[in-house]
Amino acid sequence: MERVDVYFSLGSNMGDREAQIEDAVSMMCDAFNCLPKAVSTFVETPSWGFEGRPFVNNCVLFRLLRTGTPEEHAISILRRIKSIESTLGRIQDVRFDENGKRIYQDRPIDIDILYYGNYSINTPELTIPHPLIAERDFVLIPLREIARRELLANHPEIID
Ligand code: PH2
Ligand code: MG
Ligand code: MG
Repeated sequence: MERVDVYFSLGSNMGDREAQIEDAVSMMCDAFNCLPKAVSTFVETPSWGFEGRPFVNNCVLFRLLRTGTPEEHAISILRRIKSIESTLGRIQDVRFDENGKRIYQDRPIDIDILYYGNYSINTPELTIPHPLIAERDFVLIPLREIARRELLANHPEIID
């Protein structure tokens, strides 16, 4: 069976931000039934894309056994991280402005899938690689700490 390196970005800007990220990582361990291969340090950054409180962010890497097609597996991972977000008090209301641009809100926890191996996934619910990685220092800085050589070889934009 194929093992896939799945990179996640975590962030919080409400409550005890570090504790919520740590709780989320430990709930991901339970959900995936394995320990992370790598966990970056925390970075604190101003809120990007909206006027909100400062965030704490990090990145984690899990090496997961693929079940089903890459798309099915990635969507099942997405459902599990959304359920962890809800357990940690995230209200799942995605809002858009009149131009169709996402309106961001303060949140106790956000867990995003950045990469699923070297696969591209495009469904209405999920786009992988995450389309905004290269624009976001709060993703790039912790991601560089944990990125494996293979990821950097396929995605030089992480280093540039
Ligand atoms: N997440 C967002 C929007 N803006 N800014 C920072 N610093 N960190 C985030 O995690 C973040 C953000 C949408 O998910
Ligand atoms: Mg996000
Ligand atoms: Mg998200």
